[in-house]
Amino acid sequence: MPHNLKLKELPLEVAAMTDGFHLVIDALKANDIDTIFGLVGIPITDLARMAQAEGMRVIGFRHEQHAGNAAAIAGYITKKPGICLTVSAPGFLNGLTALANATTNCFPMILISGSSEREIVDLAQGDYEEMDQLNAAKPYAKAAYRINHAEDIGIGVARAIRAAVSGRPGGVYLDLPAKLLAQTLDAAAGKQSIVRVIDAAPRQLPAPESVQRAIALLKGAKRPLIILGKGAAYAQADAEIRSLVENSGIPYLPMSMAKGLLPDTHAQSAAAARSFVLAEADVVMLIGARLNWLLAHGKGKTWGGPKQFIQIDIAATEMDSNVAIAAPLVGDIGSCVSALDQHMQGNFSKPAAEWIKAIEDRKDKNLAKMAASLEKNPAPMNFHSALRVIRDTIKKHPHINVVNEGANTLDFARSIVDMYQPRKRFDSGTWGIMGIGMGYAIGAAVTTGQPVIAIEGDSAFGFSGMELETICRYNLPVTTIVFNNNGVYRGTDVNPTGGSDPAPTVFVKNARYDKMIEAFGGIGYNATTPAELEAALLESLATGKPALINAVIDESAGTESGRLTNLNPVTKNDISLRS
Ligand code: ADP
Ligand code: TPW
Repeated sequence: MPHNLKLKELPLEVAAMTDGFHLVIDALKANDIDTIFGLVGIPITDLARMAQAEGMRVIGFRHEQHAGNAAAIAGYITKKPGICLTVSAPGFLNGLTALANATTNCFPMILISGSSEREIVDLAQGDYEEMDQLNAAKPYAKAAYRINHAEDIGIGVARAIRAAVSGRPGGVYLDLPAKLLAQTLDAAAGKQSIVRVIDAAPRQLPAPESVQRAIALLKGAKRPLIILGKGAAYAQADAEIRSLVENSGIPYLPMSMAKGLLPDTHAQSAAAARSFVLAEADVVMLIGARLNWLLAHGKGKTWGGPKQFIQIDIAATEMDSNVAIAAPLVGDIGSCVSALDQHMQGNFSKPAAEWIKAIEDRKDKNLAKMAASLEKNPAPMNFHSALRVIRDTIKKHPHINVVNEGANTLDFARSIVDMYQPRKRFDSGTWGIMGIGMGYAIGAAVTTGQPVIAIEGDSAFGFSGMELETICRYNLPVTTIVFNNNGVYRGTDVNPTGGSDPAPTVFVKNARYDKMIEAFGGIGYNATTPAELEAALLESLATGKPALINAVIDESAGTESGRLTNLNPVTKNDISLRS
């Protein structure tokens, strides 16, 4: 249907028909999906237009990866699959990075891509944007489906939704050949074919004996510890988790995206004594957190002496993935946590006072050290003095969403900026990926309607910087703060040959990222002191308009790869290449 033809102008017999385009939209809407993040082109331009005409919110991006990241974070925030819509081959591949990232992080998302003519693709005859997208998607998605007939759209979309959100959430690919979208169907038959998914992510109760096993282990623990991961934040079982933590009296550590699930200022948070509790704890209960690289795989120096693990996860195959799990609890977090909490009432004794006191002492010592660093006002700013301003702002406005990526910018912000509400912090996640910044910021702003502060390393920002135009076009309340230290990690490297090419880690010196947003009508600020940064941040939050603050950071501040320096392979022949 040409986009400029209104439905009511159509002759009666045409109005009694529907088509692939409309069935896709009807199927999404029937499942309360109201937003599409995407980028148009053959064959899905009219799908985007019609979705908007049918009352869906359609957010058009400048690059599919960022549309995909927006969809993924929307899925994480809402527990409904976020939708990303792309064209075939290259558009699909651009979106695939985001789909793979969503799957890795356990975020529910559906990548819907138009695709070329099957006959031509399968014979490799060279179609416009030809690619066997379904097979390309499979290794990176939780599930991948193609719909060939209009009458299957209802069931195809239902299948994609259930695959994305049930069990361990993840990314699903849905392939829509161009021909499918143009297929027509009797409107009544079309309506009947739409499926509303009932109980898309059913509760999964833990077995009573696994609850008993976990309780027995907790009762025998001398130095117990809880680790909350982003699975716990995703589960939206906030009250149940709080109740378990408080009734048990067990100290806890939040993983980065679980910050704020309980306020970071909670008395039982052991975040400021992280190294100490990981090394010293004897029984560790993981709630929606994997023992991957972010937790040193559960072994080695980080973990000190012998441990026993309790793990709560919806994916049975996660158990024993890195070390033996003494008490696996397979089920949804809400159900597992509630089952454990029932045993906390009455006969459960809280952890020994010596353990709690040892943690308190360590926390006090570390917090005093951190306070001293935060109080300093070096010129130019360093990561600490700039982050102090953001920390104070979030404390006053805890509803603000925080997006965070970079190396040093990520590591320092994670430990300095306290969070007070659940699902407000979105960062580089399981892969440590750069490029999620503007996509996550847009997804969070559109989904929550609340302001976003994106704390971005200058390198990290560059991956998605063009989406500033998208932010301005939709007038989203996003304040991007670029921690500008002139390069990747630092800005001080020089070309060791003395040649005119710059070192591979550095950027144009003293770049003014604030000028970029001005090109699109947003507000740019250049901040060289904490006072300037604070004034700019408060003004931008008060106006609620798109803004970018170029925060000038000492180019020699920061370390190689942030706190991951040790992951860089080093050869014995290394001549000193690093400044
Ligand atoms: P973090 O990076 O914060 O440590 P991970 O992404 O490693 O967190 O772990 C999240 C875990 O949570 C995954 O193993 C996933 O299977 C699990 N998970 C996600 N949602 C639920 C849920 N509703 N119930 C139980 N487990 C869940
Ligand atoms: C998709 C490798 C990790 S961190 C980083 C890169 C390029 C940028 C660090 O510099 P930045 O931050 O952002 O200026 P800061 O605070 O240290 O100054 N490509 C992808 N993902 C990753 N992780 C990289 C490259 C990397």
